[in-house]
Amino acid sequence: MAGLLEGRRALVVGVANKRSMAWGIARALAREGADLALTYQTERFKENLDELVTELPRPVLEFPLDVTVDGSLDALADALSREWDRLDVLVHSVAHARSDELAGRFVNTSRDGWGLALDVSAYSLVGLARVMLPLLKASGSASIMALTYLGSERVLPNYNVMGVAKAALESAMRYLAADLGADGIRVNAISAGPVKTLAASGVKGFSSMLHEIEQRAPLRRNITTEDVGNAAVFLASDWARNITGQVLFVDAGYHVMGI
Ligand code: 0WE
Repeated sequence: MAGLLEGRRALVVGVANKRSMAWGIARALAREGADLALTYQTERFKENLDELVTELPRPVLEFPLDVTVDGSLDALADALSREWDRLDVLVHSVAHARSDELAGRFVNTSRDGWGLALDVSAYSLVGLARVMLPLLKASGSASIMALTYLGSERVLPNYNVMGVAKAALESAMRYLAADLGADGIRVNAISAGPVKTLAASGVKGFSSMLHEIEQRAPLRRNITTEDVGNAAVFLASDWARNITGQVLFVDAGYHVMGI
């Protein structure tokens, strides 16, 4: 059966393990026929990735990437352009803040902690778009997407500086949408409900957040990385050809509730 993304070339940044949002997206894109390139942060993560990709229907390209280093972004663009002459889909699923910034009072956010969180979690979208621009332009109809969270616009306990970083990410997404639209490049964000990923493990009160959503979300359930993958397929596809600058909520409706 022909997939929705047959022959499309996708770069997915942010796979750490099988629970990652980025892995749910990678699997869904591959299922729809896309060719994949994935990045890993360190050799430790490469071992994980090598094992994970054996589940995919087609071979994938793998590249190292540290999103905080311009030279690393440039090296990725060079390496990818040796393999592919265009890029149709770019997925950004990267975030990091120091764990001490995600507990306690927001007022105690440090300058360093702020800088790190916004560098890794928000600037990296701009940096990736910048180095991939020639390949994305060559697509003629490329789709960039980033993963965000409700904590960008509402205050959630302990999300703290990550809320600021996600607000910056969403704003950068809109500025990129305006800037890159003339090159036929769409830019959107998926605001996913919470899922127990590596980034969420060790977050105080996470399990009770999941329980709360099950009680209060319109659909009375939590979401999965597969749900996020299917939304990513839509945004990557031609069915979304006039959707850009948007935040698409994949949260069982949770964000519409007032109380
Ligand atoms: O965006 C995220 C994950 C962000 C994140 C989480 C961590 C925890 C471990 C970024 N950096 C770190 N650094 C660490 O050392 N989510 C939407 C998941 C998440 O993270 C939270 C949440 C939710 C939801 C952190 C605090 C409160 C709620």
